[in-house]
Amino acid sequence: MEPHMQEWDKKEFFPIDVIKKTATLGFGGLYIKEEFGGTGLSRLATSVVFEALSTGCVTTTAFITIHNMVAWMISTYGTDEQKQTVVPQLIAMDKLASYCLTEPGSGSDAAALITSAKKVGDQYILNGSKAFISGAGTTDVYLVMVRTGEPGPKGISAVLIDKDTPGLSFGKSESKLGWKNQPTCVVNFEDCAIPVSNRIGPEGFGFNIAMAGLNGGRINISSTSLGGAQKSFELARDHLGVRKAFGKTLNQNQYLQFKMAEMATQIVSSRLMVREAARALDNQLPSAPALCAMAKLHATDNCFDVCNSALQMFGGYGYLNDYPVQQFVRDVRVNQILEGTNEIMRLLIARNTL
Ligand code: FAD
Ligand code: 2MC
Repeated sequence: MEPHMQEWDKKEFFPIDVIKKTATLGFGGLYIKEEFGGTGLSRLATSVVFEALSTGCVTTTAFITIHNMVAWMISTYGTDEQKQTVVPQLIAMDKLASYCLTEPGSGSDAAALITSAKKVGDQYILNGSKAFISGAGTTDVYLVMVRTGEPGPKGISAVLIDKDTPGLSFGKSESKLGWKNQPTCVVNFEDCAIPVSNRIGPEGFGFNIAMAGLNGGRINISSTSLGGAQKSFELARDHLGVRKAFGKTLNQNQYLQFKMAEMATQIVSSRLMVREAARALDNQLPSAPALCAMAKLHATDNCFDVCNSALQMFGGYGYLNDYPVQQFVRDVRVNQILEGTNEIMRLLIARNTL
């Protein structure tokens, strides 16, 4: 991906063929159990893979993480039939998946969602819309959190919708600061009929499924920030070794040496927190959701800071689109917002603490 990431960004090109190729390496279901055809890696190992991939392209890797999150959710909470039909298609990336929780009127307060699914016979009829959906318009399968009952989290269910379902439509691809080489769209449901058998898990359990998916998602997204920060650090280190000012290379300047030391410490502390949260999730510890939130808060904030410091070390060149460091800054910025903003991470940690 690395030789192409700047061109993909410039052309806003979603590299589906490259993404699908990663399935041959087992990247379509990295942490799905082997008994369901997945690669069977731990969350810990998965975070290493996503960090490494992101050094080549944060945005493309981020999409792969979302696809993996959805595939894992279906393989964990789906029926035997869904595990035998949909999951293998997702693992092989014959079909790509999107995760649909956010709505135009509810993001952080996700349990306030209003997209409705009314049961009529053996069908649900969906009405409403989702906002900011990654991959939407291109992906084949949509895992959608809908209201089937009372207000609040207990009235929410998770359902699967195919792209070609009548009544499903997509807004324009949003124009964004970063994540330019994957589409982000509104998804609309207008009397969209799906079989009740498309539900994932019991009725009223959809919010819990959505949150369970996001714990792993937050580790994965943090891992993409780690990859972006690691690469930006290396680019800055190399630049400081050749660029001269005041008769010597920049890396002989102690301020910049100390700055590199701080950046290295930010990367390593972030990495340790991400790996620790992954380990907690692997061991299904009760502390896992809070540790995932802490890891996301710490890693996405610090890694953004590292990328931004690296840009500063390039001086004016850092601001030019010819140099990749500005793209890492733009691409990791959104990780402080999506999969739960870092304010919501504080809320989760505070609740756990109190
Ligand atoms: P709001 O909830 O309106 O928040 C606005 C601000 O207020 C934020 O800073 C927030 O932290 C703060 N705030 C809110 N409540 C509190 C509080 N109680 N205390 C303190 N501060 C608070 N969603 C999906 O479902 N699927 C996707 O695939 C997806 N992909 C995305 C891709 C991109 C590029 C982007 C930008 C977003 C994506 N999202 C997706 C949506 C994302 O998860 C939401 O944008 C995010 O959860 C925040 O919701 P919001 O935008 O409605 O902000
Ligand atoms: N792990 C496991 N369970 C969780 C959980 C987590 N991280 N967070 C909440 N829950 C459970 C909680 O335990 C409760 O379960 P039960 O009633 O069975 O005990 C249930 O969910 C409801 O939780 P709350 O009562 O805490 O609900 P509340 O509405 O007060 O707060 C909040 C929920 C704020 C934590 C949730 O709405 C949230 O995480 N908001 C952020 C939304 C978000 O992350 N969106 C990301 C969209 S996807 C995206 O951006 C992509 C790029 C893919």
